[in-house]
Amino acid sequence: MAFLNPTHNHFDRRGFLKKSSLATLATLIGTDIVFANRLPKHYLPLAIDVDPMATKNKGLVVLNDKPWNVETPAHLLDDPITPADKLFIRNNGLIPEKIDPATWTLTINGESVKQARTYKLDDLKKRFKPYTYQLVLECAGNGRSGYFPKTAGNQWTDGGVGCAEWTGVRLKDVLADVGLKDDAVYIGYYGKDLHISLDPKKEVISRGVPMRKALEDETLLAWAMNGQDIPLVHGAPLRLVVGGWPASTSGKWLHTIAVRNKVHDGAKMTGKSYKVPINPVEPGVDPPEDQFRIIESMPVKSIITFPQTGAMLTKGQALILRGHAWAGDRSVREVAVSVDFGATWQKAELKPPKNRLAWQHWTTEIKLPQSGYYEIWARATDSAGVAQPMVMPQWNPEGYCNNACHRIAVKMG
Ligand SMILES: Nc1nc2c(c(=O)[nH]1)N[C@H]1C(S)=C(S)[C@@H](COP(=O)(O)O)O[C@H]1N2
Ligand SMILES: [Mo]
Repeated sequence: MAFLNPTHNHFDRRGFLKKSSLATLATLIGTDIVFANRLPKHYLPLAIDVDPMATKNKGLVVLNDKPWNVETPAHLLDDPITPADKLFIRNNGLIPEKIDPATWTLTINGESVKQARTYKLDDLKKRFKPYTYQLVLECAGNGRSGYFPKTAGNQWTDGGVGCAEWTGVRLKDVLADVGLKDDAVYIGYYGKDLHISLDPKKEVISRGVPMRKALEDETLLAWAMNGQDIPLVHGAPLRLVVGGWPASTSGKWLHTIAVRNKVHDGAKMTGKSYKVPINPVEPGVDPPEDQFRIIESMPVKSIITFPQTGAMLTKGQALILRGHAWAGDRSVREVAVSVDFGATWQKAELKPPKNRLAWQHWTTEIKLPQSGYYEIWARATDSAGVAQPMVMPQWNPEGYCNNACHRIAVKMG
């Protein structure tokens, strides 16, 4: 196979297809594209775009090493609950050097608390009831590499997402214990990581959520992940976990939460960070700051975790597919798969979530009609009837929220 354009685009941006016929494509792919007559115009088959074999047996992929940004190839997300060694890593600064759970404290302050208060980590554990939830964390930039024109930032493909099981106390219980004023609007977190410049006065990231999200049952001050202490890279010894919203709201190495009487204005809350245009823009158009809104609930999405892209099937072999689907604050009501570039869809079996804001597992079995090259697409629909776009969501200048259908390539011999 020849792999000409190492990008993640669904469409031919470089005029390659103009110069080649379907026969050439088949030669490059090494076999016939079975539903070639269904190919959308200018559609770039996955096998031409990215070498499905190149990721074979590879582990997590480092997108950036300073700060540390690591994504998980889709097939490594096959576990129902994402284990610690398979959860993507997104750091905006440097991991704090000294973490001592025995002396760790959490301060709740801000304009809208009656009186600021500091808790030892042990007090939190002793004084409040613990809860455990499976919560999806997805970086808002997940899928960014699929946008054209290209947008700045880490070029995540599909692996900036995971669903671990988090244990901690409800933020709402702690806030009730502190006592809030009536004018509380937003919370903002502060973590102990260091700015890349090592300047201690510079804030790395300090984001937050409106009170209605902060006060949800599932919003946790968590000290455990998958039944163990949170690994250092994921925010030990205490992190905020806000399921279904951009994972940038889930503050790691948490030491302070401010209850604000206005929209929190910490680092990466202002400017265009984690914001999209209020009104759709033409690809490439970057409107002024006042025409952006903060991303809240993440859009519906699904992933194929089995088989791995590039799978070779023997003739007549049934293709068993499985994966997960999630939809921000909503649940997923249907997952369907297509083997003919979206012309027809087959409904998958879909399990309900373990709890609100957990991802849902889906599976289905497909019979491929003949030998050749196929692409498998998965598409989820949320509880409000909103489905994933098949190949191209709304472009936005920062490259957020790309929830296009995930696709894998398979060949049947
Ligand atoms: N203190 C702190 N919290 C943080 C970040 C950070 O850089 N510092 N990154 C945020 C972003 S952008 C994401 S996507 C998630 C990633 O969480 P993970 O590395 O545990 O997967 O953490 C969020 N919380
Ligand atoms: Mo992120």
